Amino acid sequence: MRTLTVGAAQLGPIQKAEGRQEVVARMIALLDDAAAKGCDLVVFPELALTTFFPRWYMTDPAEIDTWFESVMPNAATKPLFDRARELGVAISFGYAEKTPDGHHFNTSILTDKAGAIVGKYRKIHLPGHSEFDEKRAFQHLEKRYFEPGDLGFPVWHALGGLMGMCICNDRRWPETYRVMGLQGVEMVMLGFNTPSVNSQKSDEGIEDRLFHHKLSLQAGAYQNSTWVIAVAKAGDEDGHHLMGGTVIVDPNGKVVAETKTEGDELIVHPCDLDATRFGKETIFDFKRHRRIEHYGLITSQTGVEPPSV
Ligand code: CDV
Repeated sequence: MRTLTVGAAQLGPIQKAEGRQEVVARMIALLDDAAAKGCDLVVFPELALTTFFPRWYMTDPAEIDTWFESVMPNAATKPLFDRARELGVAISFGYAEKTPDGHHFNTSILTDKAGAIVGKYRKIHLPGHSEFDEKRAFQHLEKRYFEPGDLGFPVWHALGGLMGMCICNDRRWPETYRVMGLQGVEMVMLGFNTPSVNSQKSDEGIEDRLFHHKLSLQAGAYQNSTWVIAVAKAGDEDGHHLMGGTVIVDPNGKVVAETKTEGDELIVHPCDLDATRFGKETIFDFKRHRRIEHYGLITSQTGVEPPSV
C-alpha cells in the first residue's frame, strides 16, 4: 500500500472586502487541523485567496491587477508556506497569477512537504465570457481576466505518487482526465467555485449543479482509475451563492468522503495510490484497449460538424 492521507480543505465564502491575510489565517487553521489528523497533503480551492472576483465587471487594468499575485509565495501567503513546512504537510491551492511579462492565468500549485513548489498548472477550459452580458443573471468573466493555460496537463512524480491538477470547469471535460490518465496519474487535485444557479438558466439550481459536478468527477476517476480530490469554495459571497460539494472520489468512481456544510470544513481520507493499479491494468489498460486510429476528431476539431446529408 502507498497511502497518502489527504485533507480536502473547503473554504466558506470570502467577501469582496476580505483581505488575503484573513483568508490565509483561515487556511492555516484548516492546515493545523489536517496535520493533527495525520494528513500528508492538504488541497484548497480555486482562487483560494480572494472572493470569486470574475463575477465583477471591471475595466481598469490597475484595479483588475489587485486580484492577482505576481510572486508566489508572497508576503500574504508566506505564513501558509512557513506553517506547511513546519508541519511537514504538502499543500495545493489556486490563485490568480500575473507573470513577470504581464500574462494573467487562473493557476494552482502543488508543494512538497518542505514547502517548495513542485508543480504548477494553469486553467485551460475557461468558462464564461469576456464582455458584460446583460442577459445573464450575474457575470462570469473568466475569459476577460485570464488567458487559457499554456502548460498543458502535466503529471508530476511527487509525494510518492503521480500527481496532477486541473481547475473547476476543467473537471467537466473528459479530455482533462484522459491526458493525465495517459501519463499514469494516480491523484487529480482540483479546486472549484461553482455558483449554485446557472446564470443563463434560472431553473437549473443546486441539485442539478451538484449532480453534474459529481457525475463529471466520478466518471473521470473511474475511466482513468485515479483518485480525484475536488475542493469547493462555498456559501454566500456578497449575495452570490456558491454550491459546496467538496468530495474525495476513489479510483472506482465512488465518493468516499464529502463535506456537510458551506463553511470552512476539512474532510480527510487515507488514499491508497496502489488502489489505482487494478483499473489501470484491466478494463482501462489503455495500451491494450485504446483505438487511437478512430480518435482523430478529438484533436483536429473543436466544434460540432455534422456529416453532410
Ligand atoms: N469557476 C468555474 O470554472 N466555474 C464554472 C462555471 C461554468 C460555473 C464551473 O464549471 O463550475
